Amino acid sequence: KELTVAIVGATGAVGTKMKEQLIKRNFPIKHIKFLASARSAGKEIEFDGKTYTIEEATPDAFEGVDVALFSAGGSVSAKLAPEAAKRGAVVIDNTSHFRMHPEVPLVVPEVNRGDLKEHKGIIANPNCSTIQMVAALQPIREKFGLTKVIVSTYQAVSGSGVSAIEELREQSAQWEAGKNVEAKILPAKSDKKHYPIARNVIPQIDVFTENGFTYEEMKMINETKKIMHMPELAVAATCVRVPVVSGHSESVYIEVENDASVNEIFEVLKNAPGIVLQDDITTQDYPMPLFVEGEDPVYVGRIRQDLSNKKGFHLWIVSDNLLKGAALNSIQIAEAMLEDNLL
Ligand code: A2P
Ligand code: 11C
Repeated sequence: KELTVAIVGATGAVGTKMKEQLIKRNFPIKHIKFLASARSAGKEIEFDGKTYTIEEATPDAFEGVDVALFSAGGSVSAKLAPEAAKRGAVVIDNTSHFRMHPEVPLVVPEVNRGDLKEHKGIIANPNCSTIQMVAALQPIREKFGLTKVIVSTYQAVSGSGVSAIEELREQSAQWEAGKNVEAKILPAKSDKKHYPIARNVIPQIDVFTENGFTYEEMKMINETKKIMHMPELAVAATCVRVPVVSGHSESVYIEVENDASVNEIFEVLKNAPGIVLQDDITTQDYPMPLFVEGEDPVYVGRIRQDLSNKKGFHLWIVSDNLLKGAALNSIQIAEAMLEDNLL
């Protein structure tokens, strides 16, 4: 079966990776459309050796579309995802807009593929930092149970889009040239103050919520519980932006329900789908964002048993935030739906 696919936000950081993943994974495409803002409409875009013209994303652009992959920001999804669904497309939305809606499945196929069959036209792709964490924790949870998760993240600027990558590059050049470093976007474009990311780390991703956690932190907390079907799970997050272009890293402390050892966790992760265990301190082997850029899996290393709680374990989880964290997971959702006759 071949499908008509639309990418909404085709010129963006994630949209560009969606194009690459569709080709790399040989997704069965009958026809493809590239949608973006009116600013890009009429411009040319390359796909699989051919040139296409970008169209403005409007409700009618979704006529005849089977699968619409959205990554153009929450307000675009809010407005156009229901329009696309109304016209018969299945929407796979990479923004946070519909994620916590009770009728919208929030899916990492390795964790909760079964939720896809409940869809009503829109499926949400989780936040990048959530996806890589739950992909690594699910196999551990299946074997040993899971009661608590405390995560601190080290997130790449590409999570904030093409303009944030450009900002890091410009600030690095400004510093190199001995000029004043200008900050315009990070930590959050809509917030009052901006801080340089070059030569810095910023303990704020997205704006603050009323409880003192940021939206990014609340996404990790709420989305983890929803994807894993564990409303009772204790989760806390501190999300930090670092001057890395691609690849989110996470220091994760977990507590399991049943007795476990580091070796048993190694065994579980070695056999888990989409996970690469990279953990050999004798050869200083552990995952780092520079080396996972462009790679599909979620990498896990530095696994240690806590020194005061034998049910506590520390892990270091790294993945390319634009791939498993965004574009790849979206395409894997589409593939799973095709296989399960949901498309
Ligand atoms: P455009 O290039 O026309 O602005 P990123 O997350 O990397 O910043 O990319 C955002 C993506 O969302 C881009 O493809 C951008 O297109 C697209 N986009 C932004 N605003 C709109 C809009 N109002 N309608 C459709 N697409 C939009
Ligand atoms: C970041 N995780 O790294 C964010 C980007 O909810 O899809 C993804 C925001 C989202 O800035």
